[in-house]
Amino acid sequence: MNTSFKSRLDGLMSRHAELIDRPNQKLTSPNGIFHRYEFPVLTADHAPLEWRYDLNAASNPYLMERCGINAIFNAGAIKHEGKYLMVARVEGLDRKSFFAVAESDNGTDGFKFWDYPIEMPETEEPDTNVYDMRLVKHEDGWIYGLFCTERRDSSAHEGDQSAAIAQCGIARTKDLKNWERLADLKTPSPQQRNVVLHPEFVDGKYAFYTRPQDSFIEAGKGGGIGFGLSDSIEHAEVEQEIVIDKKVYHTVYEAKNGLGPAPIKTSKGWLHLAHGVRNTAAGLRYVLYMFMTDLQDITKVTNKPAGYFMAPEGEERIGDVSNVLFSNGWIADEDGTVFIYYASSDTRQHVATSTVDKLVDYVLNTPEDKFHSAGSVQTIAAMVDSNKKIIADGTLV
Ligand code: M1P
Repeated sequence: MNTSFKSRLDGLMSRHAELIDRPNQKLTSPNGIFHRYEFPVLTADHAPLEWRYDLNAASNPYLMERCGINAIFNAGAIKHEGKYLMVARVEGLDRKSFFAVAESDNGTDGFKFWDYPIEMPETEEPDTNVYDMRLVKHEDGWIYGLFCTERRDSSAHEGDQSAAIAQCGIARTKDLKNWERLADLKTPSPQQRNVVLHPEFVDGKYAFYTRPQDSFIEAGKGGGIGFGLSDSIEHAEVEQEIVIDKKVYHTVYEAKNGLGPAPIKTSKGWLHLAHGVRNTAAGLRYVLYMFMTDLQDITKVTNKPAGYFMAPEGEERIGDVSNVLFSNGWIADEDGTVFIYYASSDTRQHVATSTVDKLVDYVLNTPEDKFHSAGSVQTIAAMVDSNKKIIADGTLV
C-alpha cells in the first residue's frame, strides 16, 4: 500500500468514526413541548466508507469516492430488540434513493448503518425510485414498510422526462433484513404518496391513511389526508377513500398535507404527526403539525392545535429542497419518551424528544385554528384575561 493511500485512508476512517461517535446534546426547549438536539443524527457523511469507496489500492490508487451519497433523510423508525432503528432514505449522487437501516443504543446519537443497504425486492413493474418508508408493527405480527414507489409516467411524451407516477409500495419483514414485497396498494387516486398503515385492524380489515393526489406535485382536488380499508394486505386495495383531514385556505396545510409516521395510541386518542404545505413567493414551505383522532372512530379528528408543531429553524431551512421539515418516523418508548425523527430540507435527519403526556397535553390544550385574524386575537385576549385574573388573585406561582 503506498503511503499517500494509507494516510488518506487513515484520515477518512478517523473522521468517519469521530462523526458516528459524536455525542449529541439535548438543547433547551423554548416552547416546553419538545427538545431539539445539537447535531443531525444522520447526514450523507454518515454513510459507511465501504459503500462509497473502493478500498483496494490496486483498483483505486487515488482512493477516490466511487459511489457518492448526496443526502440522507426522511427515515422511518422503530424500536426493535432494544435498539432504536431508522430506515433512512439514502440518496446517491445519481438521485436514486434506497433504504438502509441505521442503529443506535439510545435513539439520539451513535447511529451506525448496518453493513449493507436493504435489497428491496421488486414487483413485476420495477421501481425507478423508492423513498420515505413508514414502518409499523402491525397486530398481525409483521413489521410493514410502506413507501413511495415512483416510475416514469408512460403516457408522457418523449420530451417530458420528469412526469412521474407515485404509488404506495408495501413490504413486510420480521427482522428488517429479509423483506417480502407485496403488491402495490391500489386506490381510486392516480397518484399516492405518504401512505401509512394503521397498526390495528379496523372492522377486521387493514386500515390505510392515504394522500389522494391528482398530479405528481400538485394535490389538486385530492383534498387532504385520506383513509380507507382493505380486506387483504397481500393484494391491498382501498376501494373507497374518504378525506379525514382536509386542506384549508390560509393555513399551514393549504396546498397539501400528508400523514407522517403511524399514529401513537394513547388513553385520550390516537396521536398523529403530519406535514402541511403552503405556497410562498419563495416556493413551498413544509412544516409539521399534530392532531388527535377518536379511539372508537379513528376517522374522526377530535383535537387539532392551530398552526405548526415544528417548522424549519437555522440550518434546517437550507438544503436540496429548502424550507422543508418532513417526518415519517417516531418511536414511543416504554417510559413515555417520544423520539421524533424529522428531516430538514430533503438533506439531513434530526431527532427531537418529548413525552406522550406532553404531546397529548399539547394536542388537547393548544387553541384550535379559528381561521381568521379576529379569531386569533380573541384567543390571545381570552388568555390575557385569564392571566390577569390569576395575577390579581395572587394565585400566580
Ligand atoms: O420535497 C419535500 C417533500 O416532498 C414530497 O412530499 P409531498 O408528497 O407531501 O409533496 C415527498 O417527496 C418528500 O419526500 C419530500 O421530502
